[in-house]
Amino acid sequence: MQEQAIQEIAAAQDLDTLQQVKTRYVGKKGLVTQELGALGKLPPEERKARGAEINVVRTAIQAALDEREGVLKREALDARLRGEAIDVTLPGLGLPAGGLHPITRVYSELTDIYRRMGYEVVEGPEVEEEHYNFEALNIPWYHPARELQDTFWLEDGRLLRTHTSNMQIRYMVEHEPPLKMVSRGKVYRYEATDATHEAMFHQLEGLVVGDGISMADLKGTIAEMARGLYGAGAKVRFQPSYYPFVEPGADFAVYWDNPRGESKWLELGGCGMVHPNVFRAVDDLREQAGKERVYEGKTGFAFGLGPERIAMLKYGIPDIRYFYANDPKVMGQFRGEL
Ligand code: FA5
Repeated sequence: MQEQAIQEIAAAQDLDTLQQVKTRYVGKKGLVTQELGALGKLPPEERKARGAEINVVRTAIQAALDEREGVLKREALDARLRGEAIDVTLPGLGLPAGGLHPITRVYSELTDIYRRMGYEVVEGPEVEEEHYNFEALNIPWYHPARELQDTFWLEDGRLLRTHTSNMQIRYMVEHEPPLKMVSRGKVYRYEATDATHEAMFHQLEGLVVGDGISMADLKGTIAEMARGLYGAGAKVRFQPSYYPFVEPGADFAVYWDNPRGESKWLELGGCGMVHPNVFRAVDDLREQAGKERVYEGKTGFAFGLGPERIAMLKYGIPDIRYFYANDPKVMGQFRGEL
């Protein structure tokens, strides 16, 4: 019986089978237990020897059971651990990383350049009063920019600003010269969109006011910005232009010297010397607010440019509408770019 039991124990491949073997031999009604129970029927002189014999068998079987149980338990545990094992060397699930929008990145570059030159960087309201967007900037009612179709009007008579030049006025009303500020933000125009025109786009406005500020300061500043953007060899070009809030006014372009061979003049924005009517309008607003008139006789320059143009060339984006279409195929390319 002992041999038979030991064989069956060794053959048991799992704990369930082993449990069955255990029940068959040493369970309450098991073969060994039955033998022990039968001792009482033996004559007393045989009982002791037979009892000792059966005990030896039982101990041997129990020891074999215990040992096999230990082995099977270890195996079961190993198998479970193998199944649950985490291979830390496997590639992860790749949670998509975010990235800064190309316009944000161009803005950071631009504002870094201007901060280095001592400018304060400010932001202003997108919903604006007509006076700050047009009149105070010497834009009379008959100017083409005032045409209804160029502007999104709100029912309360306010509008979505058409340029960041509103911040020239707001900043001067709050601050006294000398001053240097750049203002960045969204602007809106009611116009048909195409590859280079959006109804919502961004501008960076610059304003410097003091004593004896000249066109040379303006040109030097734009050239410094171009060098900051495109390196020491950057070139700038100025062409006469008309903006009611500057006199003289100009458009400026920087030479984009691209290693991919797409070098060209990039029309970036408008600029000029602040018109005396603008200083007058600011002093009027200051006076209405109980502040001193301080802009009479001052000189200054202003500029406004579109960062979308810079970003399109810099990142090879062929259509301005891609910036705001939220297409993951386009913006996904900027993941992880900070
Ligand atoms: C202005 O908005 C003036 N406020 C700029 C200025 C400021 C002149 C200070 C003088 C002194 P303009 O409308 O040209 O100017 O726009 C300036 C720049 O904004 C353009 O050169 C262009 O880069 C960008 N821009 C204009 N319209 C759009 C548009 N629909 N989509 C994308 N970018 C545009």
